[in-house]
Amino acid sequence: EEKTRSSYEQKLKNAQHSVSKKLLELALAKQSNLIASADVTTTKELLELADKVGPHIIALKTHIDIISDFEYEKTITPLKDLAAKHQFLLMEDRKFADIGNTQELQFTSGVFKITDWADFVTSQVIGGFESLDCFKNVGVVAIIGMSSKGTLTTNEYREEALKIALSHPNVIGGVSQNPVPEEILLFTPGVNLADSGDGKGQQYNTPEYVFKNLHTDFIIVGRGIYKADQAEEAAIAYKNEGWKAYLDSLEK
Ligand code: 5BU
Repeated sequence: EEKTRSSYEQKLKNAQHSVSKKLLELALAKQSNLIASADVTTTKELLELADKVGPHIIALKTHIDIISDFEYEKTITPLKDLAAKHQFLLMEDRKFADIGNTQELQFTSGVFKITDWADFVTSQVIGGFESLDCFKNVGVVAIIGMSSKGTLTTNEYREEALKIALSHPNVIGGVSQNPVPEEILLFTPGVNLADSGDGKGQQYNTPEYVFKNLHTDFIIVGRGIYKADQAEEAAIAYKNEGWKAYLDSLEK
């Protein structure tokens, strides 16, 4: 017997964190559970991608430290404008993995000043519960399990990581390739309709697979969108696949 999942409406009713609420509201308003991963290396590509896929996504995931020509005013200011124009959140996939004091510095200082613009960030939980205290003004998505071949996020690791994620008030969700308790939102990368891997350890599943088997909430798609000939068309395809897979997963 497969357990049924909660709908976005039900999760919205129970959501405590403002960022969880916003994500669920956007999902329902846009009929989308798609997060595009903008793993491009110039400001121009980043802004062009954001403008094209913006209407179809609920969040844009960045690795801001791969932008070669990063300048706060030229990169972040227009990115924030596009986020407001198309109504999506900014998710910085920084994967913090240090002691609290260092994470706080990485979050607030340097050239990226992530605290000033990200709506939510990813963080490892390897530094323990208190290492997440510094992310007071954003939501944290905790890395529970990774999608790559040979990852060390074993069953036992994931269980301990989940204890931190479920008990920390800054945490809104987890990244995982396994189901997580419904109290937190599940974000799943490693989603691609055309490929099963990338030859560098990445392992892909389809939207259908992750909604049916993991009851995920949000799919994260990188190369499936930004490498496509028509990024906007690809975003629409993933959005439609993801939404259909979500609706199907409600019916079990
Ligand atoms: P892809 O091009 O769809 O393979 O990109 C996937 C993105 O998700 C990329 O930015 C990764 O850094 C990110 N990711 C992942 O692929 N797998 C994981 O387990 C985690 C993050 Br955590």
